[in-house]
Amino acid sequence: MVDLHRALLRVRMTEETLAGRYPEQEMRTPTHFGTGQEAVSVGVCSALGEGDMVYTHHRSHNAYIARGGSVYELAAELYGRADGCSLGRGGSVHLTARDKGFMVSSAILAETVATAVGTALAFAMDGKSNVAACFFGEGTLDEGAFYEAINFASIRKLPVVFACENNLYATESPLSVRQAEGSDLCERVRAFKITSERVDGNDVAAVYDAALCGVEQARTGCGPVFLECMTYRWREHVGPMMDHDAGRSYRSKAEFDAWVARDPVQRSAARLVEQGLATAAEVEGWAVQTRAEVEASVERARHASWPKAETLFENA
Ligand SMILES: Cc1ncc(C[n+]2csc(CCOP(=O)(O)OP(=O)(O)O)c2C)c(N)n1
Ligand SMILES: [Mg+2]
Repeated sequence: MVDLHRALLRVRMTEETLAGRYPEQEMRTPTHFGTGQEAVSVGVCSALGEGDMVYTHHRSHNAYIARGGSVYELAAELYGRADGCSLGRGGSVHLTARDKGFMVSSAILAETVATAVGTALAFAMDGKSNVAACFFGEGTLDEGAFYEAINFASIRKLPVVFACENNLYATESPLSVRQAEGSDLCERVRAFKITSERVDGNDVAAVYDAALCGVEQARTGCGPVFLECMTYRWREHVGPMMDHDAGRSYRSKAEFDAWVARDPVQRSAARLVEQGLATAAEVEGWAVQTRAEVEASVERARHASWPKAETLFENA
């Protein structure tokens, strides 16, 4: 529980530090912040082992950090520096940390679901007991490619965990304008004979437990698993602002407030103290320490070297 909490803090502080500095206009990359959704990435990534491979979508930072990606290399990527995880030329939506078991993020909805299934197929063909895990928003279930990919994974019983971050909106469209009334995402995926479970995505322990079972099932050849993790994005779809500060009203303030009251980091902190696993002072100390570490990494990244012009056509 302490490890899960400290991982949550690392993700939260990274996002909040980057969001705080984004208005300085030095990060020249569109950025989809994942504040509020940290428990999904941390819960699932903490259930994975070495050799497993993670993919994610445009809201990419949480999974990258939760899988062990470097805060410095992420920040350097956003600042366009040579030390960035994608050498400063990918930006926020094209992260990679292959040595850490994080293959890539992509902004093309459902693309990384298909490539995660391909990785799972490769693991199976090579006789390896590794698992592929893929994060995506519920908007990915509006894409045809998603169904082709999960169908193939189901037929071949491939070792893949599909982690859906259902934050109720795709850009500014609520589920109600995208899906027939009464739709149930788990039910839809069960039509492909895939084990599907809805989880409280703001409860890191609940996500971790569900992911442990899912990873075990996938790893032992019993087929893919779909986790629908219910969560909420705090910041605007793309960019660092809060929707209500920006004058947008597609989400009600009451709905927003209700989800913020279920803050995954606060809930985890409160549980640690309640269960006697840590004191309030310890929890506060970890937060302060993590924030300082993250801020120092981001500041260092801001002063890193630019890529050299003569390398522009390398890695094409
Ligand atoms: C194939 C494809 N179609 C459309 C888009 C444009 N687009 C970018 S983000 C987004 C919404 C995604 O919503 P969701 O999958 O729920 O993720 P969230 O942003 O809520 O985390 C859309 C439609 C895209 N990136 N790829
Ligand atoms: Mg969404």
